[in-house]
Amino acid sequence: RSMLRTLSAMPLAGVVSALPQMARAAEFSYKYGNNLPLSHPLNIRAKEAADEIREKSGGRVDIAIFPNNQLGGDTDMLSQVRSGGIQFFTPSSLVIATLVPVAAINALGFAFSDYAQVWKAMDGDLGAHVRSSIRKIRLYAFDKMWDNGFRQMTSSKGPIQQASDLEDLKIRVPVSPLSISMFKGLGAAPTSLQFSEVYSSLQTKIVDAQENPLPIIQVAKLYEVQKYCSQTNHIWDGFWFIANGAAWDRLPDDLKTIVADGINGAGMRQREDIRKLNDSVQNDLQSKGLTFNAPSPDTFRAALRNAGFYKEWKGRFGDEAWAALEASVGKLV
Ligand code: X2X
Repeated sequence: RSMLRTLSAMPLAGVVSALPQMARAAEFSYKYGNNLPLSHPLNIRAKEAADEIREKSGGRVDIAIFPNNQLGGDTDMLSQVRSGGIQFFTPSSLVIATLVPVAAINALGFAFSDYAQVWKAMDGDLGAHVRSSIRKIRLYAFDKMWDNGFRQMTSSKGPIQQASDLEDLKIRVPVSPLSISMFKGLGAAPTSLQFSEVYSSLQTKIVDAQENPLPIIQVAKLYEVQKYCSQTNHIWDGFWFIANGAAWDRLPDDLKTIVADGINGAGMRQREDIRKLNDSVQNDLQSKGLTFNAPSPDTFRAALRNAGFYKEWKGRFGDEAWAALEASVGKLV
């Protein structure tokens, strides 16, 4: 009743112009899920992309964003994007590697030393190799990978100065065979957990340590449940922005261009956000109580070499992918 009264009190022109908008659903209503808090640059730039795509497509493509594991953890979202329950997802290279093993190659321990090497590889042959492998399981990966960052180790037990400090350490790693293999090679006791469970498992001491880039440690407030941060830079990790293959193929070419430009452009800006955060976030985390140290990579690399880690993964990734990686970072074994 009160609704009716409000409507009848509105000037007629207002009602008429409001109606078509309310009635018109987008031609392509797509869902995008991710595992990160809203304040992370990935979500800020993804929202920008969705707004741009909606506008440039004249409302034909509407992408609704479900951040922060609202649709379930990584494993759930990965199966949803495969089945078409959602149309977009941004798994880390570590996580999509459970379906496309070669996708973990950028996360090989201590392979990259800086961003120049990273983007040379991921915007070049190595990235192209991984994207074509992703396409084979009927997912589509957009050209520009988004940045997660160089992963750092945090612990409630003590600073990690060298490989021997990891001995038997109960450390959470993503759902990733490569991460498990690497931390076993370093003598630790790794456990795979989805990101949605990291804060509580550190809080309840199911694990004592975890590893993630500094911007994630900040936005997920992991400093509340950790004391030490050791800047090991042991893995460079990025997010593949992927689409369900059928949902992507269904878009006419003009809309494909608008969607790809929106997402790739936002990805480039997101890389810049992470680069700036990497420079500023340490001060903030120190003021929140984390104690930092910056160990040399030498003892970690030596332990991995002794454990046969590089040899094993060279075999698993294959010669072509390995050669593309070494073209950016130099000889690894
Ligand atoms: O789960 C993690 O640690 C995260 C957020 O870095 C990934 O998505 C791999």
